[in-house]
Amino acid sequence: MRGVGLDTIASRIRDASDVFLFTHEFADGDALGSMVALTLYLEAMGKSVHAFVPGKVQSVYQFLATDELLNTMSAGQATARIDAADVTCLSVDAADVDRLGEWKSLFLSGVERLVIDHHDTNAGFGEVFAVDGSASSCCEILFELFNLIDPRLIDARIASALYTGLIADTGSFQYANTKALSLVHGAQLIELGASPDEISRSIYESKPYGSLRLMAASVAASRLMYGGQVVVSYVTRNMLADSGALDEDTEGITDELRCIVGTKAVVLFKEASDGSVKVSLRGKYGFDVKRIATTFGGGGHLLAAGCTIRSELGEAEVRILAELDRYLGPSRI
Ligand SMILES: [Mn+2]
Repeated sequence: MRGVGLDTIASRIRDASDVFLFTHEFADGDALGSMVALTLYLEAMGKSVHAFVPGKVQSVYQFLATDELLNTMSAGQATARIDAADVTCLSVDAADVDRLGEWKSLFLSGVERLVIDHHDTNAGFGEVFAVDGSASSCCEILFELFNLIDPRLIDARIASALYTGLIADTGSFQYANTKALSLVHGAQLIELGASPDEISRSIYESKPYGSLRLMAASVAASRLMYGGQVVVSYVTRNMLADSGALDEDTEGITDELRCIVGTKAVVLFKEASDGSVKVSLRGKYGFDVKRIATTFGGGGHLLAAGCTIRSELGEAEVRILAELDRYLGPSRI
């Protein structure tokens, strides 16, 4: 753990009465599970809580009651509240302050700014931060925090939200970040009421048809490079339109491409609606993709990272491949 221990975070939270919660844009299962779990837990502690998720909340996580619990306060109301009262701001799962998107300035205007994260690339923004790069997920850190504050407040809904983040970030306990303790925590969350089959069905078997069509198109467009060590693919605006998928429906494509035998890395280029290119990188067999993402101002983890390149897709590919040449040699065939 870098920064402060969880006991320090716990005491700051105990002292707070108004808490605003923040997370990263394109919020995933860990980010949304953390937001929902914190909202319910802090409410159980008697706090006034509001959660601010940038952009649109992925519909796949609606089973966590994201519609009722998150983004319940408008920007105007939030600014008025933070001007009038001492609000403690807490960011989870965001590796840097820019990832808070349109809520960044609200976070910065809190009387106190706390950060909980598990991204190694997090330099520790906020004045009090706890960053544990060895934790599988923020939800796992939060489970420890909640146990520290008062385990009796962890009900079935909170356990379900935490379990969701845990399986989302570990790929259902498959990835290298899965520790023995992750499984112990998973077991404890099931004992507290999380339902593994319901949660897995909600996340993995409730996809819109368009997202499968998009995945098929992206697999068909993929290329093996560097002697099969790297699989490269694309999600263009045309592919999105043709398949009837939404921007949020690209999750899962990198996981599918990572299944190919012998591949060390997956690179997925996605044309964003603002004209930039989002690059998702996945590694296998310990191949460090974070170093590639950080070269382009991005971040993440050793085996799962990403960056945004402000250029045409073709130019973004040229730049990423030039970087891959450094690690895999010049032969791209
Ligand atoms: Mn996470």
